[in-house]
Amino acid sequence: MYASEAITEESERTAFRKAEKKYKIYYDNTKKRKIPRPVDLSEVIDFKSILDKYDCNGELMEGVSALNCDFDRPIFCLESRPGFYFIPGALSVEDQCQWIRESLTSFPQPPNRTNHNAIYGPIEDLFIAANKGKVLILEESLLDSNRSEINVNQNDVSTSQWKFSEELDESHGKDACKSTSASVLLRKLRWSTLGLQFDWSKRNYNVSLPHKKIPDALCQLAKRMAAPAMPCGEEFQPEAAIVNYFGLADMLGGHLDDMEKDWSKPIVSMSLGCKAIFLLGGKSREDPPVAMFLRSGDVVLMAGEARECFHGVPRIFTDAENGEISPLECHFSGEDDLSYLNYIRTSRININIRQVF
Ligand SMILES: O=C(O)CCC(=O)C(=O)O
Repeated sequence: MYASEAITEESERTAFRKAEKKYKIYYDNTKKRKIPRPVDLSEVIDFKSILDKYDCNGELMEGVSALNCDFDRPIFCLESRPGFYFIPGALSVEDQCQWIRESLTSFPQPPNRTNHNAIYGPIEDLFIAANKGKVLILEESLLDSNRSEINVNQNDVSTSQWKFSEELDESHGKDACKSTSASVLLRKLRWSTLGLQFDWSKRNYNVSLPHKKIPDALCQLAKRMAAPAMPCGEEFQPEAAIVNYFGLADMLGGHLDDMEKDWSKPIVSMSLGCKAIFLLGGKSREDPPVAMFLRSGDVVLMAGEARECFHGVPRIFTDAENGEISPLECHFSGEDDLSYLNYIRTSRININIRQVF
């Protein structure tokens, strides 16, 4: 989660922070374009190649073991991080496409909240508006375009009425109107919350906020994925989910997910879109983290002791060579899918599902 921790000189020196800096994207500027600085990826664990070798001859690298259970795919564990499970390629391409579509269309719909709520209030149909080239305009200014100054209290969104308009025409002169294009807002979408709504300012679940249940298909999927990490005889109860959206150069800083009551229950975390690097640290930021690739379709479970481990995403790969989204490109091939493909070519989505109580 996006814990708002002050970056102090001391925190800049922890082993976790050093690893974040190592993998984060930096650019070298040439006269013509920005080129990502090369990074040494030799220490990044690649569970896809681990799976390929394991399928081929049953061999595993040191420190990695396969879970003995009746799941329909191999599940790998790290001996140094009990409670952490990695299921490479757990989601079919069809499922990945379905959850990408939902993440862009239905998941950010009110009453689910997004990072845009604080400024604009609830926004309906952002993805559709972005694809139609619409502009979000402050309605007060539409009603009174003679006013040259508009007093928008950004903390009190109930006083502002933002509405999508086809385009910003001349009558909404630049000074008289506050506006943002829907495509910019889509690019700035960083999270949406499903089920019980997470209140970022208090870092807790706010059960009094209006909410809808997590869609049944997502609940069923999460229950099936969570099963190998669940305490014996118990079934995972998905009550809340956070959807993270990553664009070029976005990262998720090291944090703990510690607001759920029972840490014996896993967090089920699904990756969609461009490949990323995931850092899994220890209980202290001083513990050197393990780095691993996350690809579209991979599922990670964090339960028990692993719930106490710092983790984060310092890097996503949005270039054609390293993003590894060709299976999605083949699937999103129809005309109707072009808008999803355009988005996901340079983005990553993570859906993490939680049992809160
Ligand atoms: O994006 C990811 O894979 C991790 C997300 C995460 O750690 C979180 O939302 O708490």
